[in-house]
Amino acid sequence: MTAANEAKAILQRLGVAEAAWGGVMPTRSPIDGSSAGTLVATADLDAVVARSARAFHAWKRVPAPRRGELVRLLGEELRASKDDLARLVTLEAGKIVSEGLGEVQEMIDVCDFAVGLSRQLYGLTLPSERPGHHMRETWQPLGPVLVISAFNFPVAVWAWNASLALVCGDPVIWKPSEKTPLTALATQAVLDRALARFGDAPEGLSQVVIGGHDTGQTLAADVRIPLVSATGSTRMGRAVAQTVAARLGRSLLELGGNNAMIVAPSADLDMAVRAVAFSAVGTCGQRCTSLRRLLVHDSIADGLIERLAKAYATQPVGDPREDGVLVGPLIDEASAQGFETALRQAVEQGGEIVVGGDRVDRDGCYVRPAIVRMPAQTAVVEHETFAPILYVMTWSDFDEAVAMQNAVPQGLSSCVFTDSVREAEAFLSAWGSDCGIANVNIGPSGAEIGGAFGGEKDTGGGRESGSDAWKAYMRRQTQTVNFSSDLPLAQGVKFDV
Ligand code: UN1
Repeated sequence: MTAANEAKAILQRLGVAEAAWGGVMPTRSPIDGSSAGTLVATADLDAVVARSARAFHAWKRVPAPRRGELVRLLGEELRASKDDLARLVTLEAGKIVSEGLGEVQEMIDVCDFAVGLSRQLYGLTLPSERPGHHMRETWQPLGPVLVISAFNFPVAVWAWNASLALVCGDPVIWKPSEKTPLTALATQAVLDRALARFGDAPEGLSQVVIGGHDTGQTLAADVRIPLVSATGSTRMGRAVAQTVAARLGRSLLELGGNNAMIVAPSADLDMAVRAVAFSAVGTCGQRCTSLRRLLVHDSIADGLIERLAKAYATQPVGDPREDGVLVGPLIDEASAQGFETALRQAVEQGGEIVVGGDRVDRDGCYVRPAIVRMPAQTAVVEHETFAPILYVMTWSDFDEAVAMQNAVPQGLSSCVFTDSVREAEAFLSAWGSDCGIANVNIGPSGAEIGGAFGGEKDTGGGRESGSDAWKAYMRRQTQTVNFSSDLPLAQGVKFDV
């Protein structure tokens, strides 16, 4: 069956109205290029934002644990639709089956996290310097949140944002990537079931907006949306951030990564080889956290590269629906061209292709993941190419390796493979990795939802998902209450009238 026909059957089963995908924007499966339908770009953005603002008026009055109940129901509905939604992720984004399932599992996990959080939106009490006064810090709902998501995690990233936003009292407007709108419509249908069971949620609490760059920019410019959470390329994030900053709004950015693994001489190489394979080749190199740079001690480089080349040569590339396939397609032709261009530039800049780098001859955009040995971190290495290219560089001194890890514009994820406590702790120290995520003896991708997810520099600085990322979705208020019958001023100021 074509990927498109399978997708249509799932959309029908999940209750997505056919009218929603009967318009003008074609959607194509990267698996075989078949088209599952055409979408209509949302025309009346003003009405969408107005609906969201009205929903906020009601939703902020609902007690947080009750808001958590909606997210609990969403988690239940996601469990019930897990297989269908995961399959749709496979069909639309080209992920292998276990990664599609893993993505929906991330949604379920973050719902569980958010439900607990709905009873733990803790503030502070502070000692006042004035007698008979109380000071508190309280977290209040913020307002409509715009979520701009990328094709590579078409549904999980929405869930990281939406589950927190909803318990924090904020309605959500979702502009999915124009490459993966069907999974968004399907997720909205799943949420609609949770909303129906919940009963009295305001209309417009969660809306999906279909459109491209202009749609994102129009919404980002809207003062009624206090927070814009955007995931995607650094170029897109810079444009969105400037629009949001111009109206002094808040943005939460999760942008490009250029993630490295340092391999020290004491490393367990069996583990390192498996970690490289999953993080560099998994999702066809299309995770923000994909491994892109391998920094190996020069004494072990030749042996490690040989083992990796062997492992790469046996990785089955093909239809991600088939058993045993570990590498599916790139998302589209532009992406395949980006892969080829980067490899050409790498060779021009002194690189040597060790394995892979060619197209696979079949419908869809299939390539063989590449390993390229580079003389140094040249311009192409500093750039994030969203495709399975692993650049290998060598070092002789650990401090030099850390400096290389940090010497790129992006700062998302990083890791070291070592059995030395000194090296591991130095990597995690103030003068170690400069990334938002730093791991020891684990690859850079596949983070759990419980931690704060995001990174520094060109990655944008935002944190999503676990830990205290929820605070970005709320308004901090410092409150002072005078329960005395005096009016003392702070700082000892006298002002008697
Ligand atoms: C992304 O690539 O945008 O850590 C998100 C990971 C996943 C999320 C990645 N949990 O690879």
